[in-house]
Amino acid sequence: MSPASGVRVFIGLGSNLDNPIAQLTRALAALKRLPHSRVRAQSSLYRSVPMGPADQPDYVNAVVEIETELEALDLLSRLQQIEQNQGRTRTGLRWGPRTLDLDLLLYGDQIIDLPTLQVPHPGVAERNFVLYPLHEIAPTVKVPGLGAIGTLLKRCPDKGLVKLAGENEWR
Ligand code: A4P
Ligand code: MG
Repeated sequence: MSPASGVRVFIGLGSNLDNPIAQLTRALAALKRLPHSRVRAQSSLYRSVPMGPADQPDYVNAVVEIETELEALDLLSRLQQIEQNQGRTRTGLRWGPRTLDLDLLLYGDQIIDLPTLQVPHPGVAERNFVLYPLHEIAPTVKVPGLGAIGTLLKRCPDKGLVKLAGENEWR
């Protein structure tokens, strides 16, 4: 892929089962193998308290930036394939525990509203485990329809969020 020819995309990673840090490390390796794409940046790892049912383990979250020539729906299905490869089972419980969740947070400056894909990912503005790692790697990015990341961050308390390790520790 030639430099700067693709769309700037941010992917949210989350896990709270079966060694979350290993899950995110393995997912990063899979993202690096996506065709027509290149990983541009990765945030630190963050530990976060569960949003949703409280009787589940804490999560580890991170955000990865890729540049890609893949269409958004193609990318989504590839992300879901990576989730499947890492033992993701869908229990039907909303916001229940999972080995790996990959959310398509931003796809360039596009707003997408399809039955199977909403971008920006719903809830981005209220989720500290998305906003803080996103801001770490993209401090000036704009969230389409919502505004500058810095402004969103200021409105979102970092309660329950702990930065775990430097980015080098999950390469
Ligand atoms: N979908 C629509 N838009 C998107 C998008 N932008 N990216 C659809 C990814 N998927 C998108 O997702 C359900 C459907 O969403 C998919 O089939 C896709 O077509 P899913 O991964 O099967 O189910 P889910 O993740 O359980 O549902 P949901 O509502 O997307 O949950 P979230 O929003 O992903 O939240 N607490 C902490 N601390 N950290 C977390 O990471 N994550 C969740 C899950 C709950 N609590 C958490 C965390
Ligand atoms: Mg999800």
